[in-house]
Amino acid sequence: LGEQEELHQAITGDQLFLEYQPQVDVATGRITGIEALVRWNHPAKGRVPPVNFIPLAEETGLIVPLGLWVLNEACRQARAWQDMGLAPLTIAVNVSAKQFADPDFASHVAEALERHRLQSHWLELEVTESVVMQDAERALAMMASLRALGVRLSIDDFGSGYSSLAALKTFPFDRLKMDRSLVEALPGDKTAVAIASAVISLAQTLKLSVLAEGVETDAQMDFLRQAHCEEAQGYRFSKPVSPEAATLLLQTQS
Ligand code: G
Ligand code: G
Ligand code: MN
Ligand code: NA
Repeated sequence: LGEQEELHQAITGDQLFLEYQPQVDVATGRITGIEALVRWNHPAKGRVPPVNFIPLAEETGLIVPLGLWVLNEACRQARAWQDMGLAPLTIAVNVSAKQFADPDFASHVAEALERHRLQSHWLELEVTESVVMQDAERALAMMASLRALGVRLSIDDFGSGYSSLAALKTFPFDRLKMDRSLVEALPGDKTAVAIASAVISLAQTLKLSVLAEGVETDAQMDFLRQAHCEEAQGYRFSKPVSPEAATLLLQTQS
């Protein structure tokens, strides 16, 4: 089978699954959200990392059915956690450019929320700047439809090579996810401290909530707390884990 055919089988068959990485409140340490990350369990090759199939999915358009599967599975899991009596939390799903450009995307989101009886404010969609900048007018219209539904929108990987300030000026995001490249050198590196501090203040001024990605150390957490960064995500708390392990993390803090 060609790679594309294999990926198609993965989506229609039952080879994809999600892992989850918690997002925590910097001040209290409580889990406030969780990001869903897709994985492929290939029948012969075993685990294929997303960097090895997301680009192919994007090139071939298979990202549309793949993304729809992710969206529904994440909403199903969020509903299952609520039914278990766990404190409700935001579920974050990554969305790529071709999905965002699909005129049916907002109705797919509405259908997933309805099917799983999930209130829209518990769903957050993460997009990178490149997703909205490709066709700004169309992206603005899509964001308006999604906001009308009540879902949250975050700008992902902010401060990475692919993002600048322009997207913040034009697009109505709710939240900024500061890229882990800006977090890595904290708090020892003076330039990193200056940039991270500026990004956090910028988010506050624009009334966006701000989350630091790739947080690995206590020293980074101390810095983020002092800088009034609201949330954090990274190996310091948990790597992305199976649904079962995520359930345990959530039960432990309930
Ligand atoms: O955990 P990690 O190696 O899984 O993620 C690698 C990359 O794959 C990240 O950039 C992440 O945004 C992307 N990714 C993970 N899951 C999804 C998904 O469901 N949809 C899209 N479009 N990208 C995803
Ligand atoms: O691009 P996006 O931010 O959606 O994808 C998250 C990626 O970052 C995943 O590959 C995930 O496994 C990885 N990741 C999450 N937390 C950490 C961390 O603390 N350190 C490092 N190095 N990578 C992380
Ligand atoms: Mn993300
Ligand atoms: Na990111």
